[in-house]
Amino acid sequence: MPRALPLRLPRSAGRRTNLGVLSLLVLAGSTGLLAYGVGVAGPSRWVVAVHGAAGLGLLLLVPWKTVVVRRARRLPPGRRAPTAAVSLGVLVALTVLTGVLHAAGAAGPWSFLAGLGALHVHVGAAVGSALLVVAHAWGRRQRPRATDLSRRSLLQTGGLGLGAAVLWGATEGVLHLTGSPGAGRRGTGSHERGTDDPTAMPVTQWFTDTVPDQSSDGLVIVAGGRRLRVSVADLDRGDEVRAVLDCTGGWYAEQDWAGIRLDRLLAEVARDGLPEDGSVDVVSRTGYRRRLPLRDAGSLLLATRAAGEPLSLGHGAPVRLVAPGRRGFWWVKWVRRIEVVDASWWAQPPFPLQ
Ligand code: HEM
Ligand SMILES: Nc1nc2c(c(=O)[nH]1)N[C@H]1C(S)=C(S)[C@@H](COP(=O)(O)O)O[C@H]1N2
Ligand SMILES: [Mo]
Repeated sequence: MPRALPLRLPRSAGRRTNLGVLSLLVLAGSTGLLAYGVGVAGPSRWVVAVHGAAGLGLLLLVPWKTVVVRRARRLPPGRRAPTAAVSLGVLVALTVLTGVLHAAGAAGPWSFLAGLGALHVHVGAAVGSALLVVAHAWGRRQRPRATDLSRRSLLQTGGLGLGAAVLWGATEGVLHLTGSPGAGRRGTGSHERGTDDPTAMPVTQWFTDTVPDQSSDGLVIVAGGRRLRVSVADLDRGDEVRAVLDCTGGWYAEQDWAGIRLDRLLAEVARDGLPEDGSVDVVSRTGYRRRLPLRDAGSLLLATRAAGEPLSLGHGAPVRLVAPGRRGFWWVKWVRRIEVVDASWWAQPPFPLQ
């Protein structure tokens, strides 16, 4: 029988390689989603670092996986990897490439898909990969084996983890040494755009929402058994907060936001007091909405201004929510209605649907 495999490729590739790839994919996918849920730069730095290491760690397994793939290609046509397996490989490669491009804030020849666009491709390709991974792994299910906990496999797992961490550290090192824009990104992986200059800040919709054609003049508050219409002028109370708007699209901006604190506004409206454990629904004119815990109201601001100027329509005029420490998708723009409810804040889709 002819030897099709070049000798320099590892020969021990197989089940453990596949399990390694799968584990890294699951770890990368879950930390990626988790990173979108954490807005505070400190904790998210860890989540994002593990994410990067897991994603980059896949590259370490490429030589072994190559053997597995070559072996499968020598099977008779009927038993060969279907198109889905090939698409999966391509999508994972695209996910890793766009992840790195985003992290580097790549410019120049890459600018057509660099920066912000790269991250959208990244998440799209990752979601596509996740679906294909389930299909791919389902038909190849593995029972745990006693040797999975052997000294040898624990050492291999540890080696992979260490290698992934070193690769991530080396990537960070290169970004810093080359003075790449990636060196200055936030713990969440976002790049700075338009701090103290709201006009330079991107106008971003989550998914399918669109900027309304014109501004409105007020909003409705429902709290403590009362329903009150409030005009925009009444919201300009001079409460201020400096906070970072950090979009999951991969950019952030820090601004001085001004308006009225939500707890103050609600206290003025609610006659029968507010529920201890309630939530508050913040609803846009466009139907976009988020529900937040009422106990956070003291740190939330209804902003009519950024950097001293009235909000532009794109950035949520006449009034938007400012939610320090939360990712951008919580910062509801064009607020039309605020309602205190008994329901739990987590009783909603984790991400907006609009
Ligand atoms: C198959 C799943 C995934 C893989 C293999 C993967 C892989 C990667 C890689 C290799 C990087 C570059 C890390 C670096 O250079 O430091 C990265 C960055 C990133 N990924 Fe993923 N990813 C996956 C899924 C996701 C998902 C589902 C999300 C979000 C919903 C996500 C969000 C991000 C973000 C925000 C960054 C930038 C982090 C930074 O700048 O360090 N990823 N990813
Ligand atoms: N009504 C509404 N509010 C919204 C969104 C949206 O699509 N619709 N997008 C959110 C997202 S994802 C972000 S990052 C910020 C962006 O704010 P900006 O457009 O002022 O930069 O608004 C948030 N508020
Ligand atoms: Mo966003």
